[in-house]
Amino acid sequence: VTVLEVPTTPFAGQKPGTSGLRKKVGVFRQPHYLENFVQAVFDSLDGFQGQTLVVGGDGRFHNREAVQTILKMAAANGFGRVLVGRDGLLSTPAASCVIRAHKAFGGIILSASHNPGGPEGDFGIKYNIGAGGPAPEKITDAIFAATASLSRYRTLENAPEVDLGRIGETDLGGMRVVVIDPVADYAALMETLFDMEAIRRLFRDGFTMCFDAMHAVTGPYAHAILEGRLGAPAGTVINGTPLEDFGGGHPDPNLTYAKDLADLMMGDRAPDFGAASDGDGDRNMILGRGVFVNPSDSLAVLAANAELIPGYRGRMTGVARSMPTSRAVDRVAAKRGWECHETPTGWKFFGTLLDAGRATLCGEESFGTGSDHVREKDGLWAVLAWLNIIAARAQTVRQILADHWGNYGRTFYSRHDHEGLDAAKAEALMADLRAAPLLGQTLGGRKVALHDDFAYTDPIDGSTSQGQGIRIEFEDGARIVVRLSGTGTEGATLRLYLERFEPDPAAHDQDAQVALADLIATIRDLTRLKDRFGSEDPTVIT
Ligand code: VG1
Ligand code: CO
Repeated sequence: VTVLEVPTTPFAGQKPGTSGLRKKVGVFRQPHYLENFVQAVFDSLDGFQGQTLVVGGDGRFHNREAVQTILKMAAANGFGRVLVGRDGLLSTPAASCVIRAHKAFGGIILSASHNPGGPEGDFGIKYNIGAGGPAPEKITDAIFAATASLSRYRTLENAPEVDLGRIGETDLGGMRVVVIDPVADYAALMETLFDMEAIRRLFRDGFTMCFDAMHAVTGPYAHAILEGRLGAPAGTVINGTPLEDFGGGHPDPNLTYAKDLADLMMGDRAPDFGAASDGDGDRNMILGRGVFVNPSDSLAVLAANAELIPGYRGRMTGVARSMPTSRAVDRVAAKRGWECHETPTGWKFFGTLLDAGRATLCGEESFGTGSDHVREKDGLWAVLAWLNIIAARAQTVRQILADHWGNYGRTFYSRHDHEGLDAAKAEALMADLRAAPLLGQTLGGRKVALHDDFAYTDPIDGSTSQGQGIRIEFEDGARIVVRLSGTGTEGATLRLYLERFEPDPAAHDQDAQVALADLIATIRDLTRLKDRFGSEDPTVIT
């Protein structure tokens, strides 16, 4: 086996988005495409000679080939050891956990998260740093710059394929490859955080649950933890076998793409609790019998009840949320005297706050919640946190929500996604909205108190990020946020985020779409959605 320097030329557009580089599988299968990006990652890093790299993915189509490619390149570039999940699998939070538990130099995660998989679907890759979290913009910018001037990549000549199916160690061109159980470290970490005995008792007493793994990576984790360690009856986990094309589905845990679960939870045969996770296991959707928990509310409820969870008792210092996430959690932080941080969209912006102990819990409106236990959002963690709280409070999801709103008021919130739009037209909409002289104007009966494009300065390292989404805030506290998705691979996705606070408990039982109807009408008019795109109906409503 010898190291080979393969001449190559740059590909345009290898720019990491909100969460790594995501493209159609066909793009990734072009000769040298993946190799170029991986070499650009290695070229932007310093000091990894002899160190450990963690590699794994969500199991989607092309995962196995990509893992083999990366193993050879890691060896040729001088890593000392690679830890890889069996069958090339690692959920995103588990990868973060493994990086931290084994003090690795960093990790490469193969996933396009909630985007569909298969030969016609999406593929993705991202680099995570030694703290376990997604690379900050400084590194992703360096990677992108490196992709633009690349002239060679390093790999091994005549190296055998590594058998990923069996746990154990092998040598690959002088580098050790360790195939690990993808669940073990993660499950052990969960045991340290939650009152497992109380959750076990809940199931023993007949509590029922349905967890939809959507044929994605959380299947093995959910089987092992929910049905294994916690004793939930077999069948609690559905769609629990990871498939390369996610069974043809769209592994996005929301009311549209996890419709079967949503229908089950709204019907008369609903179990007590329902949850789903996404392709790579970092998202979660939480449902009770007959009730959907908006992710922004979920974050607020977890924060308000964190003291009931052993891993967080007495050590809550602060919370953080992405800018478009509702301000429900801010009200909890204010009452408790915790710090509360507002960051741009994407988990990479939480890393410095978590490292510095300035935030304990954090979350995003996009079904993402997590804490300082790892440096990624964590779907199953959120499910276990809810189970712990349900067990400790001996209440249903519906009661917990109603109590929360009673104590803190309700922040009505909804996100409308308009997918598959013409990219140029979507950019024009953003430019027009940015330039519109809205400040001081009255829109739909509300006076505009703030209109800007969100910019962020990291309080820990001082790094800055601009253009993170247009905010329109009204004098009465209502708010509209508009941004374009940075994770799609086709056309543009426009996201409209709507929010209004309601202190009056008598008004808490309304449907969010009804409670927000005037704000929805305001933003549709203002952006002339129908004129621009022929329709103003969203693809997905959360
Ligand atoms: C979306 C979400 C964002 C999330 C990101 C990655 O980004 O809005 O909150 O962090 O996906 O999630 P965007 O740019 O499309 O709005 V995942 O589960 O793809 O790693
Ligand atoms: Co994800």
